[in-house]
Amino acid sequence: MIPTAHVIAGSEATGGAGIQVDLKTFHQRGVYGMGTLTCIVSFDPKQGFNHRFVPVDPQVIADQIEAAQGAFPKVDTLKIGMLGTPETIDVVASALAAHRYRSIVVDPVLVCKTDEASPAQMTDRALREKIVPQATIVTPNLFEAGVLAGGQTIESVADLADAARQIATLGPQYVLAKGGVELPGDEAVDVLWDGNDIHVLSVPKVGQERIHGAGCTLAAAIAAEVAKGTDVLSAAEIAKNLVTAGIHNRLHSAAPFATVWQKAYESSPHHS
Ligand code: PXL
Repeated sequence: MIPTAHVIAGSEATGGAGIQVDLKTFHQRGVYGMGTLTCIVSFDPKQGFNHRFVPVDPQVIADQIEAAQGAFPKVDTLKIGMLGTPETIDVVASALAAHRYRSIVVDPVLVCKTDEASPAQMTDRALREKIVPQATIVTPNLFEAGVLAGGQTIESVADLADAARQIATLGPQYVLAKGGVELPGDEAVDVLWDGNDIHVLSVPKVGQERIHGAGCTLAAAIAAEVAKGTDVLSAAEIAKNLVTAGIHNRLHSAAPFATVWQKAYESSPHHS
């Protein structure tokens, strides 16, 4: 049987982030994908990344989750992306209480780009209390790690590791805190806390730019690998390599965002 993954996340029409990139990543990694839509984020083409945010009705979210659950009651992995409102978080928390998921990958999306105002920023408390504790692995970026760790400022790899340990006290088994391009130095460093040890995942920085959808793609690739039975550390390493390949493409070919991941898929070994 082909492994299965269900993603609960928002729509981003360009296919560079959100549920679109999640489902493509599942498919590329050889996993059957299901998707529950939580919200629609639409960018104003005339204003770059300024966006509009429309949440889906909570009952409709609950119905989608039940439909997916009915189709595959023993889904291998649940991935949670942008939830966006406290009401949506309540619906998803109820689903987590009602069903047993083998593994849960939580990308705690608080902002689309680090410096951008987003309604999802209001959800940090609910995420922290109701969703993060249920996670097999949670994948905050530097900003989100600081917020989830209780308002810490993160300026070094040591700070990032401290934040990861702190977030683990909320309950998740693994915490992948991503420094990415945000920390100084020539390496893009992320740290994985596995409950006992910190593993440092480091690759040479490809550039200084923040790449739209990198976090969604990384968490989706982890979800797909875990669905196939890959251990979490190896899944994180495979996912980081895939995302790094995508970023290389973006910076060396000036590819539009949506094609970054398409090119990464082309250049990565299929289903391996
Ligand atoms: O990259 C974070 C993200 C997640 N989910 C949706 C988004 C974005 C960023 O734009 O639109 C739906």
